[in-house]
Amino acid sequence: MPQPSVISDTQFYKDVVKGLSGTPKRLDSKYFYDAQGDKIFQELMNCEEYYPTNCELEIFTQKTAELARSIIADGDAFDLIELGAGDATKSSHLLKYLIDEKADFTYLPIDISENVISYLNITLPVTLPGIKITGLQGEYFNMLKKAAAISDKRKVVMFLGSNIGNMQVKDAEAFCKVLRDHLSPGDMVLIGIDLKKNPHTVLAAYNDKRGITKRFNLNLLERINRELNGSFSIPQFDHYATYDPESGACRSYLVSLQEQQVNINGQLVSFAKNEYIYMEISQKFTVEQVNSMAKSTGFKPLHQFFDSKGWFVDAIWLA
Ligand code: AVJ
Repeated sequence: MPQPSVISDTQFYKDVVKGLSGTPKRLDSKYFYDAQGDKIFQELMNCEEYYPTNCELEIFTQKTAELARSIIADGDAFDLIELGAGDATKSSHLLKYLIDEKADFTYLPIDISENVISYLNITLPVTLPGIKITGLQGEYFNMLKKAAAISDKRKVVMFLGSNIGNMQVKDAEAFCKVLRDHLSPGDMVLIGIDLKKNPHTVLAAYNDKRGITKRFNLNLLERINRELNGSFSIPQFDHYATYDPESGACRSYLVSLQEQQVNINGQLVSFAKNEYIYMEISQKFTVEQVNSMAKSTGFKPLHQFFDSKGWFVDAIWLA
């Protein structure tokens, strides 16, 4: 068990205490992804109701040539950067195609997880012989700066999986602006975004029957118990998901089933009965919103690739 003083110095602890001291209470969904959370997210991606991964995988397997053609552009050497690469399942289809086409590129996966980066550095040269790979572990924009410092080639930045949906629309726009500021004219973005669709379909994906999403959310409380010396009683919290078809905001909450107090490394947090913690937003967009977000942040929308159901888009923007 780490020393209490060490725990309270961590950013994780500070963010948790701050988030649970405000009204409404909230936690940052970026903390879902410890080793346990990564595992539950894998389960989620394989569950029936969670469609985004399958939709985007369909695009990457069925439209590989078209995707490749749009990012190869005029055949110059380029850096293919992936923000939040994870296990690179989707992108590896594109990578394989590019290698087979003898495209001149280096793959630079960026991930906050050291695990992810060392895994990719070791496995990809085996599964994709001939790949040039430089994994970068750290925050997206710090690592983008680093990528620019080690190479002056044209950049293609992939941001897949509708990870942008974890930001409110305003924050997503701000993120795209900062991304644009890190790029030069001629650089590109390949961004995967989940679209508005039948509200039942969206809600079911975040409220699956087997309760995997519930476990995914509760795992953050368990993580606080494990890493921050917390005392959450997990059965005393329930998961609640909503989708508002008008705004496109899908939100997850954990609801306290009774009045209770939780101790997090000496810091007491009180919950009223039915008080909620706002856990995550998974924003859905229209195609028009995607295009206007590109334009308002300094990009030119170039191409769009859809799955056969039209539920998900991978868009290519030019800086
Ligand atoms: C990985 C952020 C795209 O919001 O759809 C899945 C995470 N949350 N089920 C999403 C998630 C609940 C996922 N992203």
